[in-house]
Amino acid sequence: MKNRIQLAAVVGSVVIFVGCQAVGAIQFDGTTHRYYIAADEVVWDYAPTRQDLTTGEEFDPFVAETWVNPGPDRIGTKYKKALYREYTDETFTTLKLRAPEWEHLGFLGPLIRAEVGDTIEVVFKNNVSFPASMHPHGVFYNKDSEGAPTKDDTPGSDKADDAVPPGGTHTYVWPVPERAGPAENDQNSVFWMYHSHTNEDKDVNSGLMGPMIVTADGATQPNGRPDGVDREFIVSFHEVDENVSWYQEDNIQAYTMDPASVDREEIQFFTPFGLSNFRQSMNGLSFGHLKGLEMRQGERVRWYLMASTNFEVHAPHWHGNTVVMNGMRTDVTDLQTMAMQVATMVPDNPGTWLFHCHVRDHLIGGMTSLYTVLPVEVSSR
Ligand SMILES: [Cu+2]
Repeated sequence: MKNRIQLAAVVGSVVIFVGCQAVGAIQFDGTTHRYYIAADEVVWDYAPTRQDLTTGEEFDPFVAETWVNPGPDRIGTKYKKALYREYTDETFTTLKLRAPEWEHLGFLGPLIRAEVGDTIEVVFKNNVSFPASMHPHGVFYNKDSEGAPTKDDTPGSDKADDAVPPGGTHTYVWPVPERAGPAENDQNSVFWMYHSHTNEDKDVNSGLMGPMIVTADGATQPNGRPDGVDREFIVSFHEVDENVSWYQEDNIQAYTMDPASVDREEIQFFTPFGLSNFRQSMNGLSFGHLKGLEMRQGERVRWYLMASTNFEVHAPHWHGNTVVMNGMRTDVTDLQTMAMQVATMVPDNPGTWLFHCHVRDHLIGGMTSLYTVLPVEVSSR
């Protein structure tokens, strides 16, 4: 086991640790995973083809008018957003290319991985126009790495993480103790998330959210996957309320045909314009634009599911195959606000299948995708 409390010599009020990094009274002597992640302004498209790729049919006129086509007081499918993006080093000049297996992450931030006993370090640079942070779930953090402003009576040195100003940088340190890893009834990996928590509502709806996977100590393959897992997919059932985005006025000005005609009412959900800015997506992609959910019959596939910050309830449904979650078999699960769940599938049914949210309004608004199971390879003699 890498995660253990190390010998410490106490000299007066000074605690001296030997040979590894000190975090409170707990020691972590595993690998340190360093990530360089910036919040960047990006123009995002929820449905670049403006077609329904899950059905292949024409859009219903109401759907087309509400969520697809730009108009005098409709933004369409393109929005300016703030997204977490990974860079190669501390100069933040070169974006780190996403591996093909993770292109399906869409608008989510880069995948952060660690094993129990490791430490995650994130050098965060804020390239956007509002203060932002990185707040993790599950892993350990001291007050200088929580990424959320609260009245907690901590000194100024513990506040720099709360709201990194535009142009600023902060390094978050997140050790990964046993309690961030699998418990008795978990698989050998656990799913967490990170997101900006400076102005939680506006930051997350602007796009600042990403995934994190922690595997059990010693249970990681050289390719980063948990032992015994052939493929992993991460899907965020993600209702985005663009009405509260930091960029909503920018988006109105840039993408509607007549910005003056836009009804900017306070309770926006109840206006046609407000409804059009509730984007029902999977990883920021609607109407079948989430690509890359491809696997082979008989493989052991791990699905990680999450939801976002609004008043959300989702019902992810896999057609064609079943999963095991929490020791039980199903093909529909439920996700509430900010939920994180893990499911295992061993697909036995080749084909292209629907994977979608069963909540009616989400289904109509485009929270739909396809996944493909390729037939088992038959060796030729
Ligand atoms: Cu839903």
